[in-house]
Amino acid sequence: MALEQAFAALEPETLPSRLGTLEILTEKLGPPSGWHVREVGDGNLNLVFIVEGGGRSMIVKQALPYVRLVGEAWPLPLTRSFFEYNALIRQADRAPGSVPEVFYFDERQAIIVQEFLSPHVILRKALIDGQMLPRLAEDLGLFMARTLFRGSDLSMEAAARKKDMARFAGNDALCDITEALVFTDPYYSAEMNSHTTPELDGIVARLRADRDLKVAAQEMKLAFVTRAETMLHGDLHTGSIMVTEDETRVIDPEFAYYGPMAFDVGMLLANYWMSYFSQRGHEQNGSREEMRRYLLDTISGTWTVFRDEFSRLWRQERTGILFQRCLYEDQGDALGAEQALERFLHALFEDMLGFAGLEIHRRILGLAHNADFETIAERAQKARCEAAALEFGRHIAVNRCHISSLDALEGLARQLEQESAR
Ligand code: SR1
Ligand code: MG
Repeated sequence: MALEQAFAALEPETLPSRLGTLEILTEKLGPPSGWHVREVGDGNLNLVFIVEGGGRSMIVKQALPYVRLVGEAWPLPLTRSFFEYNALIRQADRAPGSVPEVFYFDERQAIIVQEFLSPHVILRKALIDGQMLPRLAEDLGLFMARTLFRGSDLSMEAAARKKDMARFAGNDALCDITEALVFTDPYYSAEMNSHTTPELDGIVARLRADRDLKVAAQEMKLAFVTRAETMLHGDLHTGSIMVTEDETRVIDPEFAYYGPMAFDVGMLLANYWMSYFSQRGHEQNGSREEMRRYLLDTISGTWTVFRDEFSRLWRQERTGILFQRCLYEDQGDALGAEQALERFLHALFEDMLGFAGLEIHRRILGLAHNADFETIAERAQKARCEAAALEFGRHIAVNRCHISSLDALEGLARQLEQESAR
């Protein structure tokens, strides 16, 4: 495919002729005449094709010049593919083995050819099905600690980081989505919002009139917009993670940009919590109690692994311009560095709770809902699960500076969840 060719969306029928001269594909899949192509994208933005040939498979992902979920009425730049490609490369370097291997990138056509992960499934689906994945806390705690620490001024060379930050600032259209959909739209009757009605009408009106909550949302938005601490994944929900019993891979970093470290952590934990609150809608005869225990353990486990690995990196890899060793260890004051670490993690924990609360709200009140709740068949039960999650989200966002640990939140989560039972 000539690079100068104008953008054209791929179709299963046209893909073999358009990509059939790509050596990376023919090497792995054989000649294009033998390819079998399926479009399997179920996300909000892109086309995703599985291309099979010679008994092997590859993923071809292509951005569209608009938001797939909404249609051509909402244009979106193809450049997000460039940021996704660049983020994948950086994540592979900073957290080896955590993302799919990338084989080819075509900037003009916004195409990324990457490893087909099999027998992996999307984490959200696995959790809805009640699967307990044993590696989640370990793998995702490590992924976040390594990518967030190593992409920051705690680690990188300052000029290189500034150049990279300037590059990712170009991903403004995707930031704009997050800025509107996460931090603003849920808190007024924005045009594309929806919620389970009429059951949630009362709680929605109450949340939208809640001054403390709106202040919290805008404080978190201020942090998201202004605190370019590290390269974020930017959309780390359970639909952006693929799993088997033995492996966890993070996909789809097209929202990558430089923002506050706690954003990725908060988004992930929020999606675990939503899974927790939605289990009641998927259970038969108490069958999900063990799953709920697993999810609470995974939430605290993920944070613990994240905190421990971040602390290890702080002690061993703090080579950047922040909290420099010349001020601490080199003066025999290792304890000073520990004190700084403790304060850093404390602030990160508070921010994490703030982002998590808002992420829960926007998935129930905004445009982009989660299958965790959407697949609950009975509407009244769905609404009860959502109401419990909304209350929980409000509590952690508003009271984030007064919550000492995740253990301290388990009681509230349990209580609200039990109230969502019939
Ligand atoms: C219009 S895009 C809606 C959502 O889908 C993506 O996965 C992001 O989470 C975004 O907020
Ligand atoms: Mg995505």
